Amino acid sequence: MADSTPPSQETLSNLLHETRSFPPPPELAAEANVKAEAYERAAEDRLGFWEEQARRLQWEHPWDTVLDWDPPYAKWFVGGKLNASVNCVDRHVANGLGERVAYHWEGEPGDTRSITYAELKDMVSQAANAMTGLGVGKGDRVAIYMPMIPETVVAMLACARIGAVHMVVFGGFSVDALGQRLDDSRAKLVVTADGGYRRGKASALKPAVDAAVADRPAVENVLVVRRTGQDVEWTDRDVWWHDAVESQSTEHTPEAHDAEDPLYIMYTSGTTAKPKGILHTTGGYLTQAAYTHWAVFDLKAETDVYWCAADIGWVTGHSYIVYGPLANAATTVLYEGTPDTPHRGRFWEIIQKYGVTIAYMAPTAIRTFMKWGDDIPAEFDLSSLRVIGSVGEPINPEAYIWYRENIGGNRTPVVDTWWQTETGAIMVSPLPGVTSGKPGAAMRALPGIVADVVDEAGRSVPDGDGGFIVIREPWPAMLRGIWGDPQRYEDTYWSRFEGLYFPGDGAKKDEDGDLWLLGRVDDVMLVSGHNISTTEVESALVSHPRVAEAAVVGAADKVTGQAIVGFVILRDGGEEVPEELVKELRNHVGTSLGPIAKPARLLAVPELPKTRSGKIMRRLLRDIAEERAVGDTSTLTDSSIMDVIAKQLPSARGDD
Ligand code: 6R9
Repeated sequence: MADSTPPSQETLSNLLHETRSFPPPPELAAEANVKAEAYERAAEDRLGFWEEQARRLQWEHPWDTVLDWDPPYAKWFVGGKLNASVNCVDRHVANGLGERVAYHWEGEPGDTRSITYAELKDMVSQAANAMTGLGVGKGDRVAIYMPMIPETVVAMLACARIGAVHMVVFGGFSVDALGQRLDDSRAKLVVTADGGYRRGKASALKPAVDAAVADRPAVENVLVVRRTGQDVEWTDRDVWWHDAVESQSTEHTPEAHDAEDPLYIMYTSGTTAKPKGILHTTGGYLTQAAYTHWAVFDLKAETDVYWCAADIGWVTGHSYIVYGPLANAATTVLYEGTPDTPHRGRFWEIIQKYGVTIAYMAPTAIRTFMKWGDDIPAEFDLSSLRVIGSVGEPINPEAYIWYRENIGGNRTPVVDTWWQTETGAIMVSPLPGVTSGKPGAAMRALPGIVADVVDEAGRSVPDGDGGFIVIREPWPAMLRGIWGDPQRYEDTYWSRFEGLYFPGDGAKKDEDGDLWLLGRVDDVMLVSGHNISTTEVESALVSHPRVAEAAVVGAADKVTGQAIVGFVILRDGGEEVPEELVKELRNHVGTSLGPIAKPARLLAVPELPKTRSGKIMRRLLRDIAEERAVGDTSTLTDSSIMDVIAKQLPSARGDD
């Protein structure tokens, strides 16, 4: 690349300049659950603010101390006792909401079930009795390897009820991934199903469990829900759900657990090495999950129909399909299948059918819908929607605008929510009744959260500069550690900057001090001395009308240190980027971000390698760009994709 710009002093270059902004709709702002004053109130008395939020829950015994902070170890609501399942179910029934629908479940083949809070209470009580009968007690770990069916939620809540620690493993993971997590957590019980429906077919789950538990005697029982009716192998440790659970009494007297008793372990997606078992506890987690669900989505539980299209095997499913919405007595849609079965309008059909008012999904899905075309959502009535959200990755400005216009009817605020498995709940996000949202920006730390952007030395950067996002003060839903590995907890999150939590993401503050997340710092590219964020270059590529999706990586280059290699999915499905388009795209990026950000090479691919939550695994693309053997693909949603990509290369190479 012919570039003569001197190396920058910036930690992370701030290249993209976005000027669009959308104020909240006046009616929504007038009735909003959270108003602007919350920021100040929380800043004046942060602990008092969180106590106020904790009082939204039902405690059997109040806490003595709101926070015990022995960095980096926090205890919240010390001495408090509560039961998460009572908070999610029983108390709503006791408050007269037993007839309210907790879940409208929609199976992929079109079968449906609507489950009220009263029914959910009975189901959870039965499952708790059954688990106790199988010898599961407080503190024991229970693995849940399930499709998206109501029993998955019931199993989680039954664990919470008896104080067992659930560990949900995404149903798409391999035997090895499941086995590794069973070993690490030493789970005693596995809850699974014969299978689930995906892409129009029954997809088996039990065989993977059979293989994983075969040489793992620590697993005493496997509890199996019949969902698809597929044939299953059976051993004497297997138990049918309909025998063991449905025969139980619907009465179960719950015990109150300590605020700091473990609630669950969730293994991070493992884009790096060995997956980390992130530990969450009860009181602080539930407080922040409930508060953020109510605040960020402006939930009006009496009238809203809320839908989060995430998988329960992702932290988003835990906090925003199960714990947050249930703690708030919301009515939630739970969908089993994929967005293109039996047709590409399935999501919009679901919104129309249930009158969904709040929808929450990942940018990867949004970009796919963009690629499929505006005419598909246009066939459905989406006028019930009033708030739409995004999570999992930075949302490109182009995808944001498409989502706002085509799904939100140019009416609804878009909330771009930044958080992690480790943070347990949303940390940085617009508030729909307060914030004028900017396409691509997560905007501000929520009330009660103290986030900042710092440089290499941990100094706060001025507005207009880029760096590393950090969290300055403990927060209620923060991870309490890595299961079985305290040293790794300290090293991973607390060693980079003294006294600050480092999530591993790059970010910038714009001229107004609003936050933009710029992707994992491990993925940042170093080109001629400039640190360039993958997000900004990808967003620039996606803003070109011929590009549907893009991923960029820095590949070793003799001249520039690293050169940007872009992998693009073309809207017309082309298998190669024609010479003139290569030139056009490079110029397009050059015009949006400056010549330094121009990709050196552009390769057309049919798909990108992604994790279950839709995160692009750039590490694998780097392997391809640097012509190495491709590394571990076990956490990809579709591991065959790397062969498909490799086959399509080599492709166009650009020059100045
Ligand atoms: C909830 C979840 C966490 C990582 C996080 C960041 C990326 C998530 C984002 C976002 C930019 C957003 N991420 N939301 N980046 N804007 N709104 O995704 O948890 O699977 O642990 O991933 O995802 O890189 O550090 P998890």
